[in-house]
Amino acid sequence: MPKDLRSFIAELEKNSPQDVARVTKPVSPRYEMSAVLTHLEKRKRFPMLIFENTENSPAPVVINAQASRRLMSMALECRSEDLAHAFIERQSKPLPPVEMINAPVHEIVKTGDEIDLNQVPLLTHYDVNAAPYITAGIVVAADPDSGVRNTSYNRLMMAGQRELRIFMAVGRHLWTLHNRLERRNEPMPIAIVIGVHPLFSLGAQALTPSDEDEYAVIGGMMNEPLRLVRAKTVPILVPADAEMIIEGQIMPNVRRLEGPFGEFTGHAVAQDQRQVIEVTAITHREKYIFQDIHAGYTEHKLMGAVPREAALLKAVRQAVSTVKNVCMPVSGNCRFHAYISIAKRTPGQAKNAICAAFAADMLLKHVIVVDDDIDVFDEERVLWAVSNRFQADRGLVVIANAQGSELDPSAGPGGVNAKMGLDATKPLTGFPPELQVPDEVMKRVRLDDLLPDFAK
Ligand SMILES: Cc1cc2nc3c(=O)[nH]c(=O)nc-3n(C[C@H](O)[C@H](O)[C@H](O)COP(=O)(O)O)c2cc1C
Ligand SMILES: [Mn+2]
Repeated sequence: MPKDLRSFIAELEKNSPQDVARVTKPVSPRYEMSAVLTHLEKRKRFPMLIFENTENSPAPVVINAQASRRLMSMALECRSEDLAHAFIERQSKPLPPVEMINAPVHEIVKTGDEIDLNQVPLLTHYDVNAAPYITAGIVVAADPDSGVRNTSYNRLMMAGQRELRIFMAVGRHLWTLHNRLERRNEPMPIAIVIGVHPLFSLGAQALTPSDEDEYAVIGGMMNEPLRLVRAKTVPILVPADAEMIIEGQIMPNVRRLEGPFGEFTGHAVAQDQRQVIEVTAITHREKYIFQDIHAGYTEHKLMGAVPREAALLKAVRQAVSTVKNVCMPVSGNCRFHAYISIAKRTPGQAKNAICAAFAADMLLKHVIVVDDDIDVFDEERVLWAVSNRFQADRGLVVIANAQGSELDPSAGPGGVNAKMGLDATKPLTGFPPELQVPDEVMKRVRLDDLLPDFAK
């Protein structure tokens, strides 16, 4: 069975049922699903949520398919602290896709006047959102000259039965492709993929050179070739096992209002003139599952962390070969903070790691480098290392006026912001050892013997 959203749900129900929660009562995609998720986020509970009964829609809605490192580590078949390492490993082994004639995603095909986005249960997350949005849509575009396919998540605002508006960050591959076509006044055909296995999602976000086919990267991530089928109205091959595909074209030299939209920072981005998609077909499985990613919540942050952590780990490894691990924590939206642990061998290496990190990821603002006895996933330990091992007069690096995220609410115009690196490693010699009870005694005196209730 190919890896798809359904196979992942089935696998989870079988191997880890506590990670799945089904809501059977009717819930509206307009704010109500968000309310359920908000209650859960406040309780720090992140099960994969299946809304079986979507108000006014035949399609169930899945949110949180990759809302924890645990869920993603089940998909990547690794320990949760090894996600970035496993990602690098699979990214290094791309697998070319295969083409098929028939596909589950073509069980229902709607074109022309049959197309109506109102029939799809798009969610409205926040009161400030201008309209319902597609948030789990992976946009596929083929380079018009080389044929190489690009994939990226882009928020898509519903603007009518057959119209979407898209946000493409400046300088990214999709924006660059569109820019090239727009100069020739040509539309850009695209396919929007909705409802996929978490490994598809992770592969689609891999940071790749623009001449690498991202379908092959996704195949590598899934450890099986992606099955493709010809789209109905655009010259693109699309994933056969997705739940839904929306085909269309980004119009050249057309801009209309998009936003406001509540983003990953927990703040809304303002309305602006952005690109427009004319939808030319909607295809889906007969009983399709709609997928959503709740903007600004844990899944949105964490799913973006793993591909970034992988790229960061690779880049820092080139500068400091003894790097042990990296973590982009949820507290920094999994974009703005990175914790990096290294086995320091020479006095200056923490600073080299800081330089490599900022060069690798434009969105990073704050990098903390710690020794390899600190677990980068344990934020309390990282801050403990800062409090004990960091001295601002020699460990602080500040870079003013660098490019950061346009979505950083405290950045200057265009996302220009400051970078801060903290060397929280101890000197190579002469630092007092950390306290410990003798090892031999720790092994001998056991909680399950003396306080069994506390041993679990
Ligand atoms: C849930 C989610 C939503 C995203 N939304 C957008 C978006 O609206 N616009 C955008 O440019 N990037 C967005 N991104 C980031 C891109 O998907 C990511 O940077 C991608 O790797 C860019 O690929 P590209 O350079 O190949 O175009 C989003 C990422 C995630 C995980
Ligand atoms: Mn790309």
